[in-house]
Amino acid sequence: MVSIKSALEELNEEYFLPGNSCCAGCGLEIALRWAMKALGPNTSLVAPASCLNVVVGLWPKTAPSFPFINMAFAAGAAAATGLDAAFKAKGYKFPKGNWDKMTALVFAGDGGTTDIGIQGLSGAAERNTDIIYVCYDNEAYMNTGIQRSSSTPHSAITTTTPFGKERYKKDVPRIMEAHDIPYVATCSISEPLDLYEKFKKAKDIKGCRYIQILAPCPPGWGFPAEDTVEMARLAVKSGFWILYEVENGKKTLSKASKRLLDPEKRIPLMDYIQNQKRFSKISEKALVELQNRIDKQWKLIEAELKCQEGF
Ligand SMILES: Cc1ncc(C[n+]2csc(CCOP(=O)(O)OP(=O)(O)O)c2C)c(N)n1
Ligand code: SF4
Ligand SMILES: [Mg+2]
Repeated sequence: MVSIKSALEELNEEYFLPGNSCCAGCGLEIALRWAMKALGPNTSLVAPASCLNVVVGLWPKTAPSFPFINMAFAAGAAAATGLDAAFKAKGYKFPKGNWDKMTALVFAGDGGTTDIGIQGLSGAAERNTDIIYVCYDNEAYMNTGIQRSSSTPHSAITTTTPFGKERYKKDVPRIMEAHDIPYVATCSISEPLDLYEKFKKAKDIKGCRYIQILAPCPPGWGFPAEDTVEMARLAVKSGFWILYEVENGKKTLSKASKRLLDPEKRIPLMDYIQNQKRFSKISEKALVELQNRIDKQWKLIEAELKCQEGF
């Protein structure tokens, strides 16, 4: 059992160091810091084209204190697959002399996951390759100036959807569930301990693990930098972003979302979107449609949980 002392020591550890060039209030930075606290330094990170490639800075002043590889957009999962194969073939000896296993990790944006990297990701998942694939979801191609991705929500304005996106957000965690991999989870940077615990669990599981983290982006979404955590919290409280995990096919709602199975407990969607400029052109009709979509997703989860009870 982990002692409180060693858990606190682990939580105080920083692997993604200050002095990086993230924008103020960047959700990606919070996501990576907390994920790495759980995964620890014996992790090799593959970063497909994204903000992450840029914010790490230039050597020798780079922010990650762990192995970090910049990768071509579509090749995140394939590169991590290669890393894992190499670790297994060679074994890995740490500087301190402890034999252990390295974790091959992909940390990709939503563009690099839900659009451009999904083929390689699906292949790695189908083979149940021993990697952790993380999508930090800021809901657009932020690094190149806020273009829509398939993870951009309905009605959000981006530079390529100036009147609001007409399509709904692609539900990639659900697509990954359909691959029958041992672990799928959703996280939010507003729930860091939940995120930490999910990464701890994922680290100890063999096979392909997929985690999608809601990581708000102040310039991309149009809200003040100091509101990042609150924005993610409102996404959870409104039921827009549902926190759950699926272990070997069994779905469980996480603490912050569990009580929201009762629709009365969810705050109005408007409370979440009203302070984001990207939703400034949403019509009343679209707001109702978006709300209906969210309600439908909750009903689906409710049905799944009931169905599971029968097995
Ligand atoms: C094949 C290819 N096409 C386009 C680009 C340009 N590009 C670099 S980062 C990026 C945006 C990535 O978006 P996302 O994966 O959501 O990560 P974010 O920037 O939001 O962190 C784009 C389009 C590229 N590097 N390679
Ligand atoms: S554009 Fe957004 S995701 Fe990229 S570094 Fe800035 S806050 Fe972070
Ligand atoms: Mg993005």
